[in-house]
Amino acid sequence: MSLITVERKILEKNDEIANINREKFRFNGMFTMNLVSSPGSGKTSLIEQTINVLKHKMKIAVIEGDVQTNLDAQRIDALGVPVVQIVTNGSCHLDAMLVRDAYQKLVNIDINLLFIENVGNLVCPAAYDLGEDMKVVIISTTEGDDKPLKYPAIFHNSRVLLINKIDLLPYLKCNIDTIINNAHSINPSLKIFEVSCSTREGIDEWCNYLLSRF
Ligand SMILES: Nc1nc2c(ncn2[C@@H]2O[C@H](COP(=O)(O)OP(=O)(O)OP(=O)(O)O)[C@@H](O)[C@H]2O)c(=O)[nH]1
Ligand SMILES: [Mg+2]
Repeated sequence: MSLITVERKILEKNDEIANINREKFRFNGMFTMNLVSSPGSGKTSLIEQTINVLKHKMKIAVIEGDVQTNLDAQRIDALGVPVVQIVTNGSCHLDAMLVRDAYQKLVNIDINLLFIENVGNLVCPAAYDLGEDMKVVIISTTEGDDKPLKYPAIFHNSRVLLINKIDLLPYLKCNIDTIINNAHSINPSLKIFEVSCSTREGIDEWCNYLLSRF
């Protein structure tokens, strides 16, 4: 019983700070996305591909979240884009306080589009508002078409689903229509893109969708 109370208090405090983050991000003219997926589904690859297409059209910045290392931040830095790495030291998700503190390092930079790459995990990030305008969930074809049914919260709470690694479909027992039907059974308004960060298939459609948000 007391555990439930503690958890509720943590989430209430998180939501309070998330709302302050969101006001600050919007006041500063930013559109903010919280990218969530299992480890290795292609969050950083998607950010890299998006930067390659959009970097001359808008000012992009990235907050990276990982349990350990700044490897993902190094990949973004190599593209000349401002990036801050959060190392959670074991925690399986980002929270609004961590994002608030990370954003302090970007506050003097002109940004239109802020990506927040969450820690690789389909469960815990679903419960934590970071102050984003939308959550984007990624699954890759190697994970199996049942994942929306097994991890419904993040599919319910996201506005967009990217199905990544479609280049691997010929080698897998994965049915894209099943992923889409399962995802829409959880969240009928989920906008879905099929992409490959390796071949770039579908990346322009995704980037055009992002451009249409401005
Ligand atoms: N075949 C194929 N491989 C991909 C694709 N996208 C990403 N990868 C590979 O998948 C691996 C993981 O990609 P990342 O972008 O690092 O994934 P991530 O979700 O950021 O991983 P974490 O941050 O560790 O959770 C890398 O070896 C990528 O090259 C794709 O569309 N097709
Ligand atoms: Mg990554």
